[in-house]
Amino acid sequence: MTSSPLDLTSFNSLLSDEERMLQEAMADFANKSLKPNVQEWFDNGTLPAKELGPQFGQLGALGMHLEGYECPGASAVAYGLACMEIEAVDSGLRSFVSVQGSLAMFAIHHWGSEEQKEKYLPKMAAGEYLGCFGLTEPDAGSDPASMKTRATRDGDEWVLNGTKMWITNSPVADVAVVWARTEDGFAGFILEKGMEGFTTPEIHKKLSLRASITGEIVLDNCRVPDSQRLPKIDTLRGPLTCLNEARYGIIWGALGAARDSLETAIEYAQTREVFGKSLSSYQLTQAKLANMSVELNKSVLLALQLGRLKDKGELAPHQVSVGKLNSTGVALEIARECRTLLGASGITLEYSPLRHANNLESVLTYEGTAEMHQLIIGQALTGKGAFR
Ligand code: TGC
Ligand code: FAD
Repeated sequence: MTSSPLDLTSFNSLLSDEERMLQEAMADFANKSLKPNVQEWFDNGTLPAKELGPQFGQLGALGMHLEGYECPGASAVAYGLACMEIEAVDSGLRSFVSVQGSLAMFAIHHWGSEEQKEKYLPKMAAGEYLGCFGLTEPDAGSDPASMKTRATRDGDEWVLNGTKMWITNSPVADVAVVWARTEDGFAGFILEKGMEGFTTPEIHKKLSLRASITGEIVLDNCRVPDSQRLPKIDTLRGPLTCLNEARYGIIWGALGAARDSLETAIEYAQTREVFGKSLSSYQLTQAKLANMSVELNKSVLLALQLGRLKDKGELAPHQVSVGKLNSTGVALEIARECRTLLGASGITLEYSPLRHANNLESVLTYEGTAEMHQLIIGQALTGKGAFR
């Protein structure tokens, strides 16, 4: 008899019936509609974003944990489980959902006016409008406080100049939430496709997150009415609050990629014969599988604890960093180790572990690099910021 690599701690017994049902529905969609296509998307370096939007919307995956404005209002744990099932197919797909719901929609939901929420959120929840979130710049990634993009007030309008870089979905987005420096601090603006002075060139030749569309946001004297500014925030707390949400989704998502890698490696090891018997029957193989499975099971329990804290409104930003740092590191190690079990077959697109490992290099870097999360945790432990 064999066990699922996620079953070793009876994790499922800690979930409610509703959470299990939601996870199953997402897994069903992921297996039927995403998994059969993902190799081709990754190979071609593209994603049919406009088609996927309404499908994810119908499933309630966009802005899943937001209340009102036709958003599903699911629990944080349910949202985490959905991220895990989606990223079990590919990190690029979870990114699609994260950027739409946890970054672009969350920014509007949390910092937007009533009019802005009513105008954008229902269409974004349905996947009719795609959103992106522009914080990073060519010279300001880990340190967004050093951003150069500037918004200058001119009567009832703002004039935006600057460049955002590495922005998921910018070339296909209908709506971009863009952060800029102002005379008094920082501000977020909702830009719409087609506005003059607002362009979104695509970034090509990526070796990671290929089933995801990435681009720039170029602002060249882009004039925006004040009604497009997010009125409730004028400090860097604006974007950083949104990052907590997306980082939370990654805590679960990355473990989906790890689980899929491990399932793939176990299945392969069962059927591959080396030196006259099954690869899975060797002690070295079993040691690898056992170690990976223990790390995965521990990590999922941590994710669940953080999710339960989030549902109680008690999750602190440094705790999100604990989960993001752990999940991305563990998942990357697992994906690479699983690739070793597949031998040469593991370097092809036919098997998922190396695709996951390639993707996880991006996941390790975006939403705060591993080093940033070490520094955030270090600050929580010592009371001393060591960022600068
Ligand atoms: P600092 O002076 O500490 O704080 C500035 C203001 O922000 C508040 N704050 C937070 N608020 C909520 N949540 C957090 N996690 C917060 N961290 C800080 C803080 O209270 C203060 O508020 P106020 O109102 O008093 O001014 O800021 P700092 O400049 O020292 O920076 C701290 C640091 C380095 C931790 C932060 O800059 C950081 O996290 N850097 C990493 C940048 C990052 O993660 N970028 C991600 C871009 S988006 C992306 O990658 C999308 S990937 C696609 C996908 O998700 O799939
Ligand atoms: P840098 O900040 O230049 O870091 C380079 C290295 O220096 C890293 O190892 C870092 O940890 C280290 N470092 C930096 N500061 C310190 C320090 N104080 N001490 C020690 N080491 C340090 N951004 C968005 O705004 N929106 C998006 O939708 C988005 N999508 C992305 C999609 C992909 C595929 C990728 C790869 C990135 C995306 N990003 C997005 C950007 C991402 O958030 C940044 O790449 C990330 O924040 C790191 O910034 P950087 O690349 O400029 O690296």
